[in-house]
Amino acid sequence: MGWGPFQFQFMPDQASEHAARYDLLFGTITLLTLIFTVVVSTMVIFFAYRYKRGTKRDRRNIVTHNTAMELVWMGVPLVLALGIFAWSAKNFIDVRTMPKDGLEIFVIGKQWMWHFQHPDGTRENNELHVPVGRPVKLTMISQDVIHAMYLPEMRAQYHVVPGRYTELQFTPTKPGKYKILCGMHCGTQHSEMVGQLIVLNDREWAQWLEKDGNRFKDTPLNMVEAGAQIWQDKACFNCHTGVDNPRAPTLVGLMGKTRKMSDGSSVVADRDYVRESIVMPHNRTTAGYKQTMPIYGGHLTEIQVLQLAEYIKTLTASTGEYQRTDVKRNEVGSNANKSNVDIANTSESAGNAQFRSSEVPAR
Ligand code: HEC
Ligand SMILES: [Cu+2]
Repeated sequence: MGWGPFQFQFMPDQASEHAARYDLLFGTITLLTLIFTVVVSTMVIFFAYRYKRGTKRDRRNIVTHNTAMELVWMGVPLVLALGIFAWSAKNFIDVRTMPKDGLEIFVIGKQWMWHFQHPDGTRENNELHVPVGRPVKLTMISQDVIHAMYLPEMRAQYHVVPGRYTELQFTPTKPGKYKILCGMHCGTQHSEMVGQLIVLNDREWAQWLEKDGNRFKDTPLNMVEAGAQIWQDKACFNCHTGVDNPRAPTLVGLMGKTRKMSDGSSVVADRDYVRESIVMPHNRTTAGYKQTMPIYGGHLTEIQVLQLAEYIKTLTASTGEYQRTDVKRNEVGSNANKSNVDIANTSESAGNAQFRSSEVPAR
């Protein structure tokens, strides 16, 4: 098979770049553990038997100390343990380093299902389609309790927590259908929080993007378009324009910028910062401004917050663009009197009733 020496029957398929490396490390640790268990327990049993009380053995010249032996039995395990540490650390760093140009997919975990959103707006529930051979980066957040995205065949797992974004990456190497599990006991139906990861070859992927991905009647807005629509609906532009103004700081080029806070601290604006600024703006206040930003926690869903962040990334300095209605496929304004959940439903037309009815706003 060419998958390294540790492809045991009881291990899941190896379907990502990381899988063979992971199994080699796992197999080595298991083998070392077995070797030491056998050696140590054999000696314990052997000596216990040999020097059992009452047996006739030569007990003169008892050795009480042997420096060379002590050094060996401390030195050898020390070297082995440090070696395993270095090897594991290398693997860990590799697997936790996110690809720069990977396919970014947004994941919402909730009791008890997985919701996936592709950048082009395609939505999936408990099913994720990805192309083979391309790094995939998941940006994940939970809507309720702590979950864990677990992809056994990819040898990938990471926590999905409420209130904070986490990331997970993998590069599938084999087309096929694989498991999606929740790796965290998250409530009564935890064991049913399962799904399917479907890795497609290039041709199938192109077809899926063409048809299946957009199998819904209305073409869904992509992340940026959906974000633009929320920006319009919530009238963020009333305060945030192309330049800093007395009402609010500009959000142009916000991602990655170092922001000074009113308490003297500073933060680099990342996804978590943007989320906090929208959901709980009064946790921290940007230096030079008052706490006049409305609190949107409870009024926007996690997906909407992600969409806003994607839209904010695209903002440019030309203020004109701010108020222009650059949302193509929806009539902005008609949503003005509807509730947020209605807006979520109409702007994210990808139609999965289960998802809509179970979606709760971000807090
Ligand atoms: C009433 C005016 C007002 C509205 C409307 C408003 N904001 Fe703000 N916003 C502010 C002010 C003032 C600050 C700076 C003070 C603070 O950090 O709370 C701010 C800060 C922010 C920040 C952090 C910016 C930084 O430079 O650190 C983000 C992100 C943000 N707002 C996003 C939004 C989004 C998205 C909307 C629409 C959903 C919105 N705001 C609507 C007034 C507003
Ligand atoms: Cu779960």
